[in-house]
Amino acid sequence: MKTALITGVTGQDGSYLAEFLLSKGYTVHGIKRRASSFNTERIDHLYQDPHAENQKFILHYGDLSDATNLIKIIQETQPDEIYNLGAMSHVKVSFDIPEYTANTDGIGALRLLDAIRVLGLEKKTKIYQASTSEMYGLVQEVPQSETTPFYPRSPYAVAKMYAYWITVNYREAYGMFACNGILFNHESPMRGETFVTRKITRGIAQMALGLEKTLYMGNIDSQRDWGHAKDYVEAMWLVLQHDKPEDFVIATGITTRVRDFIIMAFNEVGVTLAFNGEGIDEVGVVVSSSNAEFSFEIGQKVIQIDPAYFRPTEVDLLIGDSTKAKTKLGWQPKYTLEMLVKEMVQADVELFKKEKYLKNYK
Ligand code: NDP
Ligand code: GDR
Repeated sequence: MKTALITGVTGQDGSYLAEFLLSKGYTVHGIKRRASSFNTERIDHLYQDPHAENQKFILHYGDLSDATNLIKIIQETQPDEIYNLGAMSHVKVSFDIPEYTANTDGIGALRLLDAIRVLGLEKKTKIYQASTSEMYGLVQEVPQSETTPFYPRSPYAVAKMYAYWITVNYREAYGMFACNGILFNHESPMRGETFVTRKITRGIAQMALGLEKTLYMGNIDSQRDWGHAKDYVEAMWLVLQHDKPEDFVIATGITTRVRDFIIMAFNEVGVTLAFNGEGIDEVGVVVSSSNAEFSFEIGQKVIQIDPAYFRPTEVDLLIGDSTKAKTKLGWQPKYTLEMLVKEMVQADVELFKKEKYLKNYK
């Protein structure tokens, strides 16, 4: 059976991908960072006792900024497939730590590609690079496909452009099976808490249980093509099973404004929301609330705007065309946005019910 190595295994996609590859019989190695407290919450359910025989899921300490460490892990594990998912993945934060972002997200990809080369594994090890729709940035074309020109709008997107092109270059220069998946936004209950969808579903759950009154948002007019992470990790795997190394756009082809995601998510807890006012004075107000279990009041200002969440340069509109992936890989998403929103809101309501119980118990 095959062996895979995943960077970023503790993240949203890393956890779903590890689960997916284990279900296919792979031995999965994951790179996790040393942290001052436990950072493996998303993969704890996959943990296997390191003393047991025939371990299929093995974690290694490492970091994309440390080339020697990466070479050592690749040499030890001799992977058939590497999935480079590790990154400082928050667009807004990349404006605060641009150099760190470039080093991890850009040069980190180079370190992996070069490790494969110096170890002489070019013909054995395939590599998947987690590229992003953020590279399209300032709208050049709608919908965006593999041939749409890039115009990155953040230090994150610029770093990911380096990773994209160095992946293409190593494929062409050294004949490596190196591919980019250009993935549009994908979410899940495992999504990091500060990305917009999760921030919304968490905020709604907290308000529903009376733990908060208001959620402060940034630019609610941007539009994103949101899919489910579970569908997208399958696409990553399909990219590396294709007979030729190529780059693929993975998207749903449907775009939604952040404000409409907010309205949909509130509907899941029985709340009808209306937006009043303009610009930074705009507010989201509860018009009706049909679920007596939850503590919403009519007229409650549940959404307010805080310019602190605006980005110096924004990506206004993303909508992907994944015809190539559908045709050549047979990829087809199973989740709709409605299913995604429902799953995320329900998961966060359950989470905060437990938190509330524990808080009251103390
Ligand atoms: P997450 O932020 O959830 O996970 C990022 C992972 O990278 C975490 O495991 C994190 O570790 C790890 N990491 C961060 N810095 C380093 C470092 N210096 N060395 C090694 N590992 C590091 O991201 P997602 O799972 O959402 O995304 C996975 C990848 O796909 C990322 O590269 C992202 O940029 C890209 N992408 C994501 C999209 C999305 O919509 N989710 C869309 C397109 C691309 P720790 O847990 O310790 O922080
Ligand atoms: P994005 O995701 O920047 O698209 O990058 P994010 O969820 O952070 O933002 C989406 C849009 O929502 C707007 N927004 C807010 N965003 C956040 N985080 N917090 C807010 O309060 C808020 N209010 C409005 C943003 O301005 C933006 O327009 C994600 C990451 O996973 C990247 O790693 C990945 O490459 C891309 O998706 C595809």
